[in-house]
Amino acid sequence: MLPTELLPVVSKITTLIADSSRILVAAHLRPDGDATGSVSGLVKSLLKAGKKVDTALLDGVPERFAFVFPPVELLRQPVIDSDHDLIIILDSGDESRTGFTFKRNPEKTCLINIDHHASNTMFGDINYVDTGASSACEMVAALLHHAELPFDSEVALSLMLGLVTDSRSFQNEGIRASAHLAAAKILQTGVNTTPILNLLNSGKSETDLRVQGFGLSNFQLHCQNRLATLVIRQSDLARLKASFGNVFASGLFNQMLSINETFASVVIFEREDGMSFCEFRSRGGIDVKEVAVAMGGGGHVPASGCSRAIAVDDLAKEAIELMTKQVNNFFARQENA
Ligand SMILES: [Mn+2]
Repeated sequence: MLPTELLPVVSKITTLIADSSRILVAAHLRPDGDATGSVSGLVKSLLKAGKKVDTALLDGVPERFAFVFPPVELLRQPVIDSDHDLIIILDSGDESRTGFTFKRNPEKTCLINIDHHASNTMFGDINYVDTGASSACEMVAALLHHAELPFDSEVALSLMLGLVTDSRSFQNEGIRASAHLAAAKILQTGVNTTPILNLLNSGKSETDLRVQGFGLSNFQLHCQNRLATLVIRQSDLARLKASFGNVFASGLFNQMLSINETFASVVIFEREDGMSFCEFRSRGGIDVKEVAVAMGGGGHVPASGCSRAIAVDDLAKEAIELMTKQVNNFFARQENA
C-alpha cells in the first residue's frame, strides 16, 4: 500500500506515535471530504489505541460530513498553546493552511506533516508527503496499516469519505494501485458505505442544483474551446437565493472539464464578505497549480485554488489571463514536441 521510499518516514512516525500519549490532529480551513475524513479517521484510531487526542479544525466540521466525525470537542481558537507530544497536520500544503498558529517547544513537541499536495512546503519536523497519493485518507490508511493501529469499520467510514471525494471516485489521472488497495483494506472492515454513496450520488440541495444550472448556462470558452471559464458574482447568487457554499457543492468545478475539447477550467466566485475565490481544474497534464501558486494559492497539478480580498472581476481578469497563457503554452509545447 505504501511506496517503498516512504517506508522509513512511516516507520519513524509509527515509533513517534507509539511513544506519545498526547497528540493534536489538525487539517486545513474549509475542510473538504479528505480533510474531514483523514482527521476523523486518524483521531478515531488514536483514541481506540488509548491515546489522549485533541482535534483542531478552525472552521469546524461541515454539516454534510458530520456523519463520519466522532463525538469530540474541537479546538477552534486561532492560537493554540501546544504541550502535546505530537502535532499531526493532515492534507495541508503549508502550516498556515490550517488557519492556526501552533505555539510549541520544538524540543518537546514534534510536528508531523502528512499530505499529498504537490505544492507542499515540507513544513514539518517529519514530512510524510506523497504527491502520487490520491488523498490524505489513502496515506492515513497506509500509516494505520503499517503501524498496526486500530482500523475498524468506524475508522474505515472516515477514510472512505476522503478517498472517494479526492480521487473523484477513482477517476483521477495517474491513480495508483495503492488507492485501490486502501479501498480494499477499508471494505475488508465490513463498513457500510451507503451514507457515502448517498452523499456522492444524491448529496446536493435544490439550491446547489440551481447554481449548477446557472453555471452550465453561463460559462465561456477560450483558446479554441480548450479553456472554460465561469464567473459567479454575489448578485448571481442572491438571485438564486444561494450562498458561496452552494458553489462548492454544485459540482461545477469538475463539470467544466466534461466538454470533450476542454482541458482546463477556472471558476471565479465571490463570498458574502467580499473575499474572491478561484478554483482551477485540468486534465491531460496541464499544470494549474503553477497558476494558483502565482496567484497566492496552491494545490495539485490538476486541481488547485486561490483566494484574495479583491473584487471578483479583478481576480477573474488575472485568472483568465494566466490560464489562457498556461493553456496556450501547454499546447504550443505539445505541438513542437
Ligand atoms: Mn486532499
